[in-house]
Amino acid sequence: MLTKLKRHSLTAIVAACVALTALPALAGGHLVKLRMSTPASATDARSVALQEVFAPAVAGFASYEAHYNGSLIKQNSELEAIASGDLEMSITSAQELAQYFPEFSIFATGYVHQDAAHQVAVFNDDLMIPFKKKVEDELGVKLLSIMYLGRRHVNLRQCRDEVNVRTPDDLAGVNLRMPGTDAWQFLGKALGANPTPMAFTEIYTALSTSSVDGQDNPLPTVVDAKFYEVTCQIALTSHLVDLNYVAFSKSVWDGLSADQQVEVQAAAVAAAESGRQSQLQKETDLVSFLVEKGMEIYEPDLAAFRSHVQNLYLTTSASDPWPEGVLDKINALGN
Ligand code: KDO
Repeated sequence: MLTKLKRHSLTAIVAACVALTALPALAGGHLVKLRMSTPASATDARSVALQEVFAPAVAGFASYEAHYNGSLIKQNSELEAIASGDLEMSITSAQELAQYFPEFSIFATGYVHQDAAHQVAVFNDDLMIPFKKKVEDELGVKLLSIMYLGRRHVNLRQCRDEVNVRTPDDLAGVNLRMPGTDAWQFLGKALGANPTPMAFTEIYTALSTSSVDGQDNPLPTVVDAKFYEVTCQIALTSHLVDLNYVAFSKSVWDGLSADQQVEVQAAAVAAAESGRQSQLQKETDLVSFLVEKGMEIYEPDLAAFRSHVQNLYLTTSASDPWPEGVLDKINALGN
């Protein structure tokens, strides 16, 4: 006769087995593991979009496991981790891809993309086909969709009475943190500043200890990372309408069924669009929030910044890797 305790245990075991068999029928009986690593926080609009839109959409056959703040793979090492099978997804950038394929620097060039819609038009245009194919064939990474990171502005710890940013000349000698790749460092120089390479997760401390004078992330990031606590001004340079790509392991992709590939692709596009709308709304709403926090926010001489930045790209070897005609195609897709 089963004792009461044993009966309870048996009931629990049976219930667990029923629950397990209720899991969607999967080839091989397992969920595809999708580890995603990003230097961004869990509350960043792109992180939230992947967690709330992408993850549920693929939950029938894949388990999405997000790792934030560079906690699993440090910033700028994600592509290598995907290529080596240690990661399945990341929120990568043209600047990171340009380390492997220099031609990607065209998408990381100051004052090229005009707005979020322009980014989407470029990413979906046939001009991207050779770029995407090269990343798949040579790195084993599939670029599924384009995410809107936002308009990057110069954000300084000094107030305007100490550093008033009207033209690039006013950034001479300013120690501006930029991400570590060459494309980012070049952009920092094009702004007129002294760029300092540094990981995203180190910025707050570096600003609070005055070991850098500033950084250049979009307003939503200034709020999400609380940079407003350790800075005083934002010169609205809009020097880069910045983007990321949802990067996906090609070998995992190849192991999916055709239906699953369609679902993953659609989920990545839907998540990117959700994050884009959220980020655009934040960019509109957060100026007043930052002013209330005491930030000095103003528009510098944009014509001076635009010409200084574009001039440095076009008069140096920075534009050499750009495939013939691509810049004209990108410009033609703008408004
Ligand atoms: C940064 O390090 O400033 C940057 O904005 C670069 C982007 O490409 C992206 O890596 C971003 O950080 C992270 O997603 C954190 O927001």
